[in-house]
Amino acid sequence: MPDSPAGIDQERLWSRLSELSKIGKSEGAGVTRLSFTREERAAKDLVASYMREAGLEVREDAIGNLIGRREGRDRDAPIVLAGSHVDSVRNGGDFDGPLGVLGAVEALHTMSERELETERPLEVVAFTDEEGARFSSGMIGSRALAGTLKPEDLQAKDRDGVSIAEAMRACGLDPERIGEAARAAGSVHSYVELHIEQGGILESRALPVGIVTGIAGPAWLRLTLTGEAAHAGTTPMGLRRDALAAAAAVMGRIEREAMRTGTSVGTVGQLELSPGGINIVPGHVSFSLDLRDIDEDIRNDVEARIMHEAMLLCEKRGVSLGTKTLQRLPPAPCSKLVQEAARAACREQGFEPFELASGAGHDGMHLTELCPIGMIFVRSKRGISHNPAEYSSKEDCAAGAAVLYRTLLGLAREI
Ligand code: HGY
Ligand code: MN
Ligand code: MN
Repeated sequence: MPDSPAGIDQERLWSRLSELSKIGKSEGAGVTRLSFTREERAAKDLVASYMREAGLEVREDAIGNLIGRREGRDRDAPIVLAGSHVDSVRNGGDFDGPLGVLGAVEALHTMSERELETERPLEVVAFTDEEGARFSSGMIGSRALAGTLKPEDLQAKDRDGVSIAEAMRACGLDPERIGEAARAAGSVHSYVELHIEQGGILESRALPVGIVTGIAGPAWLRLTLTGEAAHAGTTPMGLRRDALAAAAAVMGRIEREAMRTGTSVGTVGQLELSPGGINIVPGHVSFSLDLRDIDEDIRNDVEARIMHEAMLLCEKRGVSLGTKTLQRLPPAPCSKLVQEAARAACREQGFEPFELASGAGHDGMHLTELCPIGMIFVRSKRGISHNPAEYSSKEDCAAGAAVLYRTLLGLAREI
């Protein structure tokens, strides 16, 4: 087993990452592996083969989470869980999700090769639909494992009007049985996720890895503005009820209010308008709003200000405003237990235990009621993510996996 300084097999990890990144990648574009599609299926099949190579017992649960288990001396002890996701955003990068799944497989593979024994069993999970890219909801696999996913959550529909429940059935899963994926209280000792930072802090500090202190809470909304379609040539500016002009003014307020706090971020990622003629004043617009902050009160205050100003703006323009909440998550603190285990692992591997918050959302946010959670970040080149240019070096990926390996041994209590 060719050993990298980090203590795990970096060549094996890197070749697995590059193999997995080919699934769902189109010529000259990024990775698109949406949930309950053949691309996600192929990705889970490939990861399952790596789990078997690592000597893990492989299964899928009722929501399609892929799970690889390594027994501990006490088979009934609460497990240490590690993992991430293999679904992606549209036209995404190679590392967001796969690094956490394959890094965890590599850690357990190395334990098997070294014939290490732990007190607790360990499991690796590739969660179903973390990104929510297809159904605009997200993290359904971790919610099911936490026992918080409700049948009505499966009614969210994709762009073709297919619901999550229908997509599950098409993959041979029974939406009525999602309750079976839930883990019993006390059955999980801790959860650790290795993930790319997707921001530029580690790079700015020239550090390969970091320890996450908390995860910002996202609020996802959809705003709909209804004015009146009209002739672009004959309708004077003062008599228009232009839904797109109103939406543009609201978007300016979103940017201003989010920037004002210095910690919040507000993004409009999706926009639809109709009727869409070059010579027609748009009568209808709908757009998404992704609002985040590590402090929930600040986020809620920014949201309230935006909505208040949007209402006034639309009223003045004779445009009606509708809002729908798609998801709303509180920020999630990372536990001292896992942070401490990761800090000790960093020191053992010779890395500075640098701490930072996560602006991106992650599955661990749904597990905080079930068990203590924590995350280890790996440096992202130029902080770019959700983009084909997303990149972390072979050495940094190995460094992150090595810190994860030592963290898991600490939490699972190496014998
Ligand atoms: O949206 C997020 O923060 C994550 O990439 N799902
Ligand atoms: Mn992502
Ligand atoms: Mn991710």
